[in-house]
Amino acid sequence: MTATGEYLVEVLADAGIEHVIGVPGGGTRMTYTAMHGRKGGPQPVLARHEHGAAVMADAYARATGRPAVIMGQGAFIVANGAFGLMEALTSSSPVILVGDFSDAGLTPRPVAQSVTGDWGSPDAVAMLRGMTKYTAVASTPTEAVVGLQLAIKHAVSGCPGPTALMIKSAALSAELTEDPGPPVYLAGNDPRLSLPLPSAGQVEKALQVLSEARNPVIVAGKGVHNAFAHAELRTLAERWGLPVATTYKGKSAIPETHPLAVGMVGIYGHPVANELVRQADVVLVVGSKLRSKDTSNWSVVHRQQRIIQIDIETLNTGWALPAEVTLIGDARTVLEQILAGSDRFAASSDLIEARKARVGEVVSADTFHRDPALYDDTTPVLPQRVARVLEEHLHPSTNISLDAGNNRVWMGLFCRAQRAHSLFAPGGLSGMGWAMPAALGVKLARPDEPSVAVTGDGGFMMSVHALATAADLPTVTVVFNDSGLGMVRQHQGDRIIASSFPDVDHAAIARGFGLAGFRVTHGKDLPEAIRAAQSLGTGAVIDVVIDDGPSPDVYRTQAVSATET
Ligand SMILES: Cc1ncc(C[n+]2csc(CCOP(=O)(O)OP(=O)(O)O)c2C)c(N)n1
Repeated sequence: MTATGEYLVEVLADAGIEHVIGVPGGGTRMTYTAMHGRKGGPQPVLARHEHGAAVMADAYARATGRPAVIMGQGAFIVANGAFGLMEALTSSSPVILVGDFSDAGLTPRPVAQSVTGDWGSPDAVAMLRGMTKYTAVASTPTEAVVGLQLAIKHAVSGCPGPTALMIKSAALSAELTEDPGPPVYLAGNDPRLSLPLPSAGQVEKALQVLSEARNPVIVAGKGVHNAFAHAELRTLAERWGLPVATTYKGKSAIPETHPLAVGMVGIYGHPVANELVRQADVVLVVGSKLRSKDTSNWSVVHRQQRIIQIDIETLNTGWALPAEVTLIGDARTVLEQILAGSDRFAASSDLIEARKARVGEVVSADTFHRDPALYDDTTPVLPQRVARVLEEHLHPSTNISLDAGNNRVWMGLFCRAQRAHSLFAPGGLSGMGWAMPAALGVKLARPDEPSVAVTGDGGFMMSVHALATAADLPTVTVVFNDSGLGMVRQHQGDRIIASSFPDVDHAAIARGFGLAGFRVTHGKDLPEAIRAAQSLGTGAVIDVVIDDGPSPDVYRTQAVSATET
């Protein structure tokens, strides 16, 4: 006989899950206890808020391709984790929630913390079904074991996404007395079982269309990150001489220093990228839904173009624009298939060299990245200058997590990713308070590389709890401090309301957490603060008092809607 909690930990260990992030409570206590003193298998990570746990797990999955579990008392992991789950759902990131109903002994007349949906209690399952790919309910130990296996499999299979398992108290406190039946996957095997792949005929069609193109381009989305297809993307671009633009979430699909990298498309995209993509006759879309934001209302990628779309999810293809060729499959493998056929189809080396030369000319003629404001040291500090100084002075191996608001627009525009897969952006929902816990999740995934969060002061305050975890997972947070909800305030024109607040010294807050704190009021001091913060190896906050005058809206290509930012 095995206690259910212990069996659940075995299931996680068999699936190779390394971390259980959360806040213990309710019936999940027993599952936490089962990890105590355990050699190998999942290790608990104490988040200080379930909000942070869910974001950490999302970011960990983005950085590794593997899921983490978030676990805690049902009412709270569901309510507070919702923020992270919704971003994970809209960004196709695998996160597995395990929670309990806290319904011990009183099903039809629930106690305060039960979330069974019976009269008098909130309905956690209804909430979860609205923000996961799959939610299972377990009333018995066997259902808990099988439900967890399914939650793991479904989170990582096909188009990844969040899943959940809610367990009745009676099941959590019982012993597993029966054989739970055949497992969903074999221990030690990849729970994804297999990945979809397009037929050889579809790949041939794509190659045919590419070979007929006069000025083809690639638009790379987050699917490149999900599939870890960075090397294949770059090789294909070089093989055919294709400029590579990325979406916001796809930023760093290719290092933005690469000669064929032309920047980001979309409403807050780079003019060169938007123009090159707009003019293209064939667009190879790799792992992007082509949302309105990313295409400036389908004016950058548009109906007059021939579109080849690679996506793991059939529902995503043709969702925004009709594709001439759809290749349903894992982006890395599909790109490999295209590469394998490229010798028979690719243009002459002269044409490829000419394409590369044209991209080089267009990019070097562009003055966007030579804007004097990027190099102007002032007090208060220009926000675009902050982004550029971060590009130039962060350690080259740094991973950067972004937040919401103006700060993320400045970063998207002016802090070019130096390495592939080094930029993590919450572009699904774009919620404030994502960057700081995300940087913790990235640090968990890549302990040997520096992890930096960039946030506004509004976003900082929503995730200040992350600083408590930064003592164990040292990260640096850079705050664009404009004493207000900058993006909102700028959109209010001369009727500013409910968007300004008193100045806060975020560096002093950091020191209260035992971290290092630097307050920067003049641009010239920022490089040294960055160097000092990164060399410490402990967590740190750099509070940069910025000029709230400049608005990134001057770079906005086309309005999508005033509320969609
Ligand atoms: C959790 C959350 N609440 C509200 C919003 C709507 N919103 C978008 S930007 C913004 C202001 C962000 O302020 P701050 O974090 O200080 O960043 P700044 O724009 O000043 O760089 C708000 C309230 C949001 N994106 N996320």
